Amino acid sequence: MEEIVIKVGGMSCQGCVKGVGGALQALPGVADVAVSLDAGEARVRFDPAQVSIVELRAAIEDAGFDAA
Ligand code: 9UX
Repeated sequence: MEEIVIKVGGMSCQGCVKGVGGALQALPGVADVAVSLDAGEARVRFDPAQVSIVELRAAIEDAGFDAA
């Protein structure tokens, strides 16, 4: 299991936090997600054998936010 912190742009309320968290949790191989509105970031614990960082970022972008 690996953990990364992805900067997330465009979150302005707790609904956005839920949207980003739900999009990440839906991916196979994602074990745990913590999204911070204040920090503007998502901390993700994931299995790199099942999901890539590129896919994590894509899920955030597809949910309508910016991922860096
Ligand atoms: Mo809140 Mo976010 O009213 O996409 S859900 S701004």
